[in-house]
Amino acid sequence: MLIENMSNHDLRLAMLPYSSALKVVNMYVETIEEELFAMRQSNPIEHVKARLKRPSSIARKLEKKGYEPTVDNAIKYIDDIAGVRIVCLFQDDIYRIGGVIENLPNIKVVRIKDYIKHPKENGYRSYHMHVLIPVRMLDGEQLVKLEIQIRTVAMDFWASLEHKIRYKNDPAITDTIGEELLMCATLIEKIDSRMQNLNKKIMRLEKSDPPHDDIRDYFDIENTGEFESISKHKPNKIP
Ligand code: 0O2
Repeated sequence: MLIENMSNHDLRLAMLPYSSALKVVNMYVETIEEELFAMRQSNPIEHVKARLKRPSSIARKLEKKGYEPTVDNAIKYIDDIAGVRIVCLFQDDIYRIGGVIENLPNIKVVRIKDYIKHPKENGYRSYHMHVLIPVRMLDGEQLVKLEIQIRTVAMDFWASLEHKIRYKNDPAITDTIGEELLMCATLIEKIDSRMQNLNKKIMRLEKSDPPHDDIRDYFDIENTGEFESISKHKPNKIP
């Protein structure tokens, strides 16, 4: 059935497995964040965003790929109907987090697109993982496709700006802006690696002079000796 002819109700039903997959991955990422914070006393993840692709964008992408914009084709040919974007501070963290995700027992990585080692011609840099997540629905378990994008704050900043001109069709504008964006991408790559090196130096200093560490810094625990409900802090960001 053509996506444009579907009722809102049918669209919502078709998207349900994808929104469930997003919830599952969000939960995994929260756990990873907390574990890394507990281990390293710093949270490498700046923020996480999740989104379901709009039906009109799914149809547009199918047509661009040369397929009829139907639900069946969307399920078969579109890998990023559900997407999670993890934005980190440093480039090394991208591969560390990617590695942790790869080893999660419930996620099967089917394809990796490393646009950091191999940036796109326009300068786009990001690490993409196309994965399959088992999701339990009323009629049984389904394997759902999802795309996880991992990138630094700087790469994300660049991509957001570039995204704004992606669908503009005036070459007079897009060509000049495109050239400048490409130059910015090169600068951003340099800044990313300088910040990475600075962070390594700071971490070495911290090792020789460790910061004050107290379990009460992580949890709101009054030391009454009784079990009480605790409201956990969101792990701190590196200042
Ligand atoms: P939108 O509007 O962000 O949703 P494939 O079928 O795997 O060969 P696909 O799906 O394009 O091709 O895979 P890829 O390269 O992993 O891209 C998936 C998403 O990554 C894109 O979705 C963008 O969100 C982002 N992306 C990829 N390339 C660029 C780029 O050059 N600039 C920016 N800003 N984002 C990019 P959509 O559906 O293309 O776009």
